[in-house]
Amino acid sequence: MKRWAFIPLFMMVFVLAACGADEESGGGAEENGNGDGAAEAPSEEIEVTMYDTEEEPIGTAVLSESENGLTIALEAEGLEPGEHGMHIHDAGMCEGPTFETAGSHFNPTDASHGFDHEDGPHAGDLENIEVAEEGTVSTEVPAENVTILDEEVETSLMTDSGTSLIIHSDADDYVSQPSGDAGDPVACGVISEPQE
Ligand SMILES: [Cu+2]
Ligand SMILES: [Zn+2]
Repeated sequence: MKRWAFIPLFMMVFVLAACGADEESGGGAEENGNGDGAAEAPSEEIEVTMYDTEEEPIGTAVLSESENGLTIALEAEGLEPGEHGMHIHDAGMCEGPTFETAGSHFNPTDASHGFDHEDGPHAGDLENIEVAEEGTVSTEVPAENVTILDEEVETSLMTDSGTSLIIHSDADDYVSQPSGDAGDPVACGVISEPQE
């Protein structure tokens, strides 16, 4: 009896350890070449530096995409406490103080703005973020209508004009046109540079 119990337990520990190691090596830094022969799921990661209107860095946004979709992990400081709209815009340039160079909402499908609009949302529309009393934010939001994995589709963020991530002064109401009544841009980061 004792022998039978011992052997399966030992084997289980071994299998678990192997799984753990595998997961770590699969974690998505840059483009994963299929180097080690195994059928590894594709994943991609882009780190974006966020700048305030004076073009000083205030944090980072990491876009990571795997078979489970794309998410944006934002870590920033120096923002006004409260709710802020955040979107992907359709030009990859962040010139302060207005950030008009970042263009308008990324909208390859010719939709209307907002999750609550019947013809929405823009592919670049994102959930509002909540900034704490100290002016910091640490959050992760889904960006399920865009991709950094497949450059051939219209929802790819790798466009000729480039793309950027913008944080606004106010909350997005998810319905007002053209951009949710979210106020002026207060932070900007380039996701992809314009081509030439
Ligand atoms: Cu915006
Ligand atoms: Zn929009």
